[in-house]
Amino acid sequence: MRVLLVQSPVGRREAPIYPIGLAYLAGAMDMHECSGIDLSLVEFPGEALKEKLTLVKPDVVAISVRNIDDSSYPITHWYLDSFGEIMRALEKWKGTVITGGAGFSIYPEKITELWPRIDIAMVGECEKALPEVLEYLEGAPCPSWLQSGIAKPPRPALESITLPDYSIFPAKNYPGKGSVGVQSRRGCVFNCAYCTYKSLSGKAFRLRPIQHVVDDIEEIKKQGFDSFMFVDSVFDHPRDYYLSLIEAISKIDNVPPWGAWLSESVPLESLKNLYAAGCRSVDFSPDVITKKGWKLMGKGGALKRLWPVVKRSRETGFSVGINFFSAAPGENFTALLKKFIFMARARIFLGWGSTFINIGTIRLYKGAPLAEKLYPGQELFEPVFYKPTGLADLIVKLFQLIRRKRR
Ligand code: B12
Ligand code: SF4
Repeated sequence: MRVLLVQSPVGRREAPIYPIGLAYLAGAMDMHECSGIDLSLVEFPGEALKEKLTLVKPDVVAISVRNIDDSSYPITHWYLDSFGEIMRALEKWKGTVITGGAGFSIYPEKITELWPRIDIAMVGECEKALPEVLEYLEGAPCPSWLQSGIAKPPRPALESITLPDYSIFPAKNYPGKGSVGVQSRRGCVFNCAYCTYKSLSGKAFRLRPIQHVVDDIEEIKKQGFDSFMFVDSVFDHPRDYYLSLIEAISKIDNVPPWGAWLSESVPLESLKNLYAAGCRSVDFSPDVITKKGWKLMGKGGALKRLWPVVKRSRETGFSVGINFFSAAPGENFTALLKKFIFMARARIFLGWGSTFINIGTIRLYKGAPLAEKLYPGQELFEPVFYKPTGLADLIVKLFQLIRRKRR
């Protein structure tokens, strides 16, 4: 079968992010003829898609919807407007339209209701499932999970996943630090109250064999990417896997610089090995700054580790990102001020140009524990934020405005 893999457009100018979801799917479809188009890179996505359809003549168009909105407060960008544009471009086309992707998987019912042009809607990880759907379209029996409405196939075992095929979307189109992702695990054992990760990828860590990750990095090098980032939930858990993985990466010749998300509980003594393995930037998401907030957010580890780990990371040579939320359960105006003070302290004492603090606002998603608690049973498709109130709200709006202007 001829399959056109399409990355959904973003509808504005943005730093390009490599469509690794589609590269994983392409790697799993060696029985089919795959080509690709990343509509986030073009100015007129509808036109570009129509041209590609004429050129490739696919039987199936498989669209990846990574984001539905940018979860930014107070101004939110709605990525689905440009998705609507490509749905219109497909109206008269006769083939099968399949959709999936991380953002799509949070709201599959709503998106298929809005765009009935979608023939098959698939939720979650599809390296095994998409080839099965293609076989079904070729006449094989219908898989049980495809028989009613939205397809929710079982998650594949990570050992069985083949190497992503990066040739479909050439590296040269994705300049910029960490534009391509490498994945070494899926799922997360932690319980952060706002997070969708568990509903997307499961409650336990599933680990990719270390040799597969090493092969993936070798392939990324071969394709010409000059840096990458791990897209995993938390890179330093489970501990044994983390330590073995960095040891294996440190043996790769000329590994490009890379980045990863760490927890505050990362062993300090492991940071020098992490650096030796080529890691150059690390991100932390403490989200909150008070003990009460930490507990109510369901965070693992301990808040008191935050400053020592950030300090040691900077001393080791990493550039460090720290992410907070402007408001959180149990946190008030004073907590917001503490976050700004943390920001000033970190930037002044640990390096202005290498310490980055982001203060975002929680976008509540269906399936996240906090959303279920505050808005039980509600879709929250149109963005609803856990936002600060009164003066704190004004300060956050002003802060975001300044950041926007500077960008
Ligand atoms: C890593 C990551 C990033 C990295 C990406 C780095 C990189 N170089 O790749 C960074 C930090 C840059 C980032 C940025 C953003 N991100 Co982000 N990101 C993620 C994260 C944690 C993992 C994504 C990933 O790479 N997964 C690994 C690949 C292999 O999996 P996958 O893409 O999901 O693909 C699989 C399936 O989805 C499916 N699939 C994919 N496509 C298709 C297509 C078809 C047809 C089918 C059948 C199946 C299918 O099969 C694939 C293989 O299993 C997800 C959360 C998550 N758990 O998924 C959030 C997530 C996608 N991000 C999200 C958001 C909001 C953003 C930002 C808008 C944040 C911001 N305000 O800037 C930006 C948008 C950038 C952009 N244009 O995409 C949200 C999207 C929800 C929403 N509101 O739409 C998510 C879901 C997190 C969340 N809050 O829940 N992100
Ligand atoms: S925010 Fe990160 S650590 Fe917390 S549950 Fe989600 S993926 Fe896990």
